[in-house]
Amino acid sequence: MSDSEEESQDRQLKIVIIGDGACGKTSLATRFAQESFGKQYKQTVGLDFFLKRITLPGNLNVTLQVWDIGGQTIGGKMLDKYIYGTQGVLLVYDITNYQSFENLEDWFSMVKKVNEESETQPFVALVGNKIDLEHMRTVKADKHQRFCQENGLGSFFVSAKSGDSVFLCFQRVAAEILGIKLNKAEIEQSQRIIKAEIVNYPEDDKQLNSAHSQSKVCSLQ
Ligand SMILES: Nc1nc2c(ncn2[C@@H]2O[C@H](COP(=O)(O)OP(=O)(O)O)[C@@H](O)[C@H]2O)c(=O)[nH]1
Ligand SMILES: [Mg+2]
Repeated sequence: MSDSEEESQDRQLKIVIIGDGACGKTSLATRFAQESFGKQYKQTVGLDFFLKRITLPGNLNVTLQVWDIGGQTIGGKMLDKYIYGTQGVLLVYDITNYQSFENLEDWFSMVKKVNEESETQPFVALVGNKIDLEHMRTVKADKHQRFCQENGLGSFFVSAKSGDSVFLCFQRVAAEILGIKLNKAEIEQSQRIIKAEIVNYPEDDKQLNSAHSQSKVCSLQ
């Protein structure tokens, strides 16, 4: 088997999650990563990341390294190392917190600056989190869409709390990075899986035990 064949069977992609404190970055990462693998939490000095393997159309296994920024802020010293060379960036804000949306300009500039000299630019997606709190929304959807259009970003609305569209978001970002088009059926399938999981899990059940994880693996098949 040639190198390129090997590579095409199991790619690793790095995706970093950035945005203001309390917009839900850690919740998103844990919601996504723990749903089928159980706890895969790795803690390193100043950097936390999760590993999760997903399968894209064509039986392509992709391992996503999802980096959670922890407590770092825009001026943080480690931030450029954290962002450098990443293939995907989720720019996350809280739809009920206007400031968290406004600050994305700065986060986005930071991403562009860090990757200025690199040959390839990461795929960046704008992620409006907490859509379970739609009634408290302060960032209008058209503002979100405009930001995406102006900057050529992917666009998602998710809820880390209910799980709504979380898997779909990561799956589509991975597919974009690899240049794979998902068809309608594949998109609907991942949405359906998420919905089934909302029904199965109480909202306040944040600590998933291994039994939960196993049943979630089953629900993905
Ligand atoms: N209602 C709601 N609350 C959320 C959601 N995501 C995160 N939170 C809450 O927002 C707070 C901050 O979340 P956290 O993941 O720690 O944010 P981080 O600082 O960006 O990592 C916590 O109280 C979470 O429970 C969501 O989708 N909906
Ligand atoms: Mg956090």
